[in-house]
Amino acid sequence: MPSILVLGGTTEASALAVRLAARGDAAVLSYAGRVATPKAQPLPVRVGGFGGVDGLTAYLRTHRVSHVVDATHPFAARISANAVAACATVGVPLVTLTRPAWQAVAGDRWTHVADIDAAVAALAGPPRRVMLALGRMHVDAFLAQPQHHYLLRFVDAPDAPPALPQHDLVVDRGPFTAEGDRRLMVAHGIDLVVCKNAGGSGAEAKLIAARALGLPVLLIDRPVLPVRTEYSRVEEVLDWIDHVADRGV
Ligand code: 3Y8
Ligand code: NAP
Repeated sequence: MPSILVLGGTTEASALAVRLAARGDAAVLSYAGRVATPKAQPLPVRVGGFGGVDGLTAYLRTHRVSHVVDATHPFAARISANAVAACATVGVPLVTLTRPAWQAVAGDRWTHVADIDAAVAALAGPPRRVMLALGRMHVDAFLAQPQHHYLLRFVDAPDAPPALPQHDLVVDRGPFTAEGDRRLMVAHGIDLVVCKNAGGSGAEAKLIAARALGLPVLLIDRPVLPVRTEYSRVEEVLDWIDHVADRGV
């Protein structure tokens, strides 16, 4: 009986989990444990790190995992690199389920920056009202540009208030709506949006809202990840699961 490990935390992972549960596949969805209450899933869930590459390698062996689907967020670079290494060591087939990067369309005023540090550097200059739609983990990097008023959005209420001297904090989890994000930007007088090129639909609302309002966006490029077999549709992953053994890969 194949035992499928889905590395989750994204809209795509949840969509795959629904299909695997409906088919009765033996699968587990894994969360890092980054938020207090991860979304309920129709599959058994494990929460927490594996303990680096060695921990993940041991997990694959102990749980006799037959397939790994890396459906983590494009910016979750470490777990993705660990999955490539652990699957190669144990000889477990691995594919990713991820979404294409967003592409600018008419009306978009995007400036691409390579990473978080480049986004911080790009904010040098006179005070602005910035929607920092990056979540919680990278907020302190923007202390280097304290002159702006920041609108922050976290999944969970923080234990301590963010250190940014001028900020408003919204506690909310996506998927978000374009109308909701447009209202939020107008209410806070936002004149610049900073976000990751996450792709997908769950985080796209702010780009649609910024386009509608004619606001500039500082878009952070994805980290470079190891070469893997990449799928963007759940159907492709299900077909791979059903046939990968035949291909002996
Ligand atoms: C713990 C598990 C699903 C998955 C839903 C997607 C969409 C909504 C939009 C904004 C951007 C941001 C953030 C975001 C979105 C989806 C998806 C996505 C962005 C949950 C979840 C976990 C996390 C972790 C969390 C990070 C944070 C990033 C907030 C669940 C809700 C900003 C990414 O407090 C923290 O430590 C939060 C950390 C990693 C990035 C950061 O630096 O703060 N996601 N988000 C996962 C785990 O433990 O393994 O669903 O409860 C999942 C989702 N968040 O099934 O419907 O598919 O991307 N998540 C970004 O894109 O920039 C919000 O505010 O506009
Ligand atoms: P990361 O930086 O790539 O990983 C850091 C460590 O967290 C990993 O080494 C691993 O710990 C643990 N980890 C990460 N994802 C895991 C998973 N799905 N299951 C078990 N352990 C996991 O990851 P991240 O960027 O912090 O993302 C964490 C989670 O949030 C992922 O599920 C990701 O899909 C989700 N997410 C992230 C973002 C984002 O912007 N980064 C956005 C939306 C959702 P060990 O080394 O101990 O195994």
